[in-house]
Amino acid sequence: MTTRYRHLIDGRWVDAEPAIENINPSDTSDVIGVAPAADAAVVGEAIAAASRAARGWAQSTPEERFLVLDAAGSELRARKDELGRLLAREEGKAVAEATAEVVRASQLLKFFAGEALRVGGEVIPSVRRGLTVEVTREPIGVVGIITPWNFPVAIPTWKIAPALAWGNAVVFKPAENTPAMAFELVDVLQRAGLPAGVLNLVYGKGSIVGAALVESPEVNGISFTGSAPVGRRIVAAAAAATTRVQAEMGGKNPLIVLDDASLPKAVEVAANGAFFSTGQRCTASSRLIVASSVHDEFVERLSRRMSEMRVGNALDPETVIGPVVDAAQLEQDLRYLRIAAEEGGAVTGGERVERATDGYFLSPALVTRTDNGMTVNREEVFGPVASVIRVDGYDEALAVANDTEFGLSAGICTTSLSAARHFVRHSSAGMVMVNAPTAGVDYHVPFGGAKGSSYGPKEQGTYAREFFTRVKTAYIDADG
Ligand code: UN1
Repeated sequence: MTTRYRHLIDGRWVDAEPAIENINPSDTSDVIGVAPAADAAVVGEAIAAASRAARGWAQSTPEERFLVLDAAGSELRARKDELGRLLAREEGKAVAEATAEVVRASQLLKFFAGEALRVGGEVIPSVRRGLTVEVTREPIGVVGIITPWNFPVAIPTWKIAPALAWGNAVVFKPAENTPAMAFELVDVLQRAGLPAGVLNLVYGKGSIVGAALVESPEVNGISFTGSAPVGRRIVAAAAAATTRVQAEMGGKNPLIVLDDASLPKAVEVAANGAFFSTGQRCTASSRLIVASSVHDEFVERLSRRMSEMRVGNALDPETVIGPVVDAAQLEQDLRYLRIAAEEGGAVTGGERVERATDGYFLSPALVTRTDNGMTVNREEVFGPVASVIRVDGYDEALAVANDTEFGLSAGICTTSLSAARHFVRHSSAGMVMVNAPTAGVDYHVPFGGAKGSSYGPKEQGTYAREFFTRVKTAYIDADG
């Protein structure tokens, strides 16, 4: 059955000419739905609706905001199997991971429901007699939210939930590849009791919808997750418009394996970090930096583990690695593997796999004999591709790990407490993992990177309020 998705503007579902097909990457004959593509005028209507609704929502009580987010979280959890299947069908990650993502979205909604109740401020004695200083937080107003396809419900939730919890109105533009989960999330929130116009959903192309959001003087903040080139353009355009912006972009995340690591554990950490979600995570471990003395055994064990990871239809419960998201991404993955081989790397895996249905199946790939200057170690591939860099010891490993324009997540496998602590302190990434995968993070603590990976305040946890609220400092002389 093909669903026809509609924009949500000012509390009404607005039909428009279908322009974008939502195709199942495990079975390209399965067209899940069709979505419209907004022009600048439609985006303008959504922004105007959000602007009108923002004033009322900013005055809502913490309890009102709590109830909406809490109810939406309960509904997502109750429907996790149904929505997990839809997510797997639409995006292509294995159904167990897709279901876990729906649960994560529900947990995020519950966390930010609680945050709505925990808004506080400070009362500070003035240095001047008779005055009291109050520091409070207010919503920023209208927030434009632009999200990628790889976490089609978790990432929109971790932006929309804090925006709403702290009293903002939203115009949400999801990725073109994943309209179904965007619809489900917005529908659940709307039915949970949001007033009309507080949350608007606009489908369409980044070049049109994204640009209209960034350029609008009525949009007070832009929260973006996606590729580095698009993120840099958005940050520049937002700065020119003096609009607050937060951007989460790519990664080239290192995982160091020292000679004192437990190898079975290191292999598990690497297999999970590099290949789960088909490697399509900005936090994926794409550079495995391995001490020389354990290099060969690590590569042999990881290759064996990779051959056990079943590639197939995302809806098959046996599948560990689902398809790549679409034809363009598959071509990009294969191109990086060709370049890696041309530059002297030895590639195992990375082959097209035939299954009963026509899909974008690619076996996980490991590129050995690489050095950190090679293209595959400099640019984000965003597929089931990891490379191995052989190093002499910890000092070289640290230098190689930090030698990248990115800085999202970094990991180390070691049983040495001093090496682990040193790495936590000296890694140039925003998130550091010890004996744990670089990808797959908690929902209640700050998320975000350093250097070219991230711009602006971090997301998630209580830290998310740095972006979604602004601070007001009031001086009060109560004696009139
Ligand atoms: C995770 O690793 O759990 O787009 C989350 C991404 C990241 C989210 C990763 N922003 O892949």
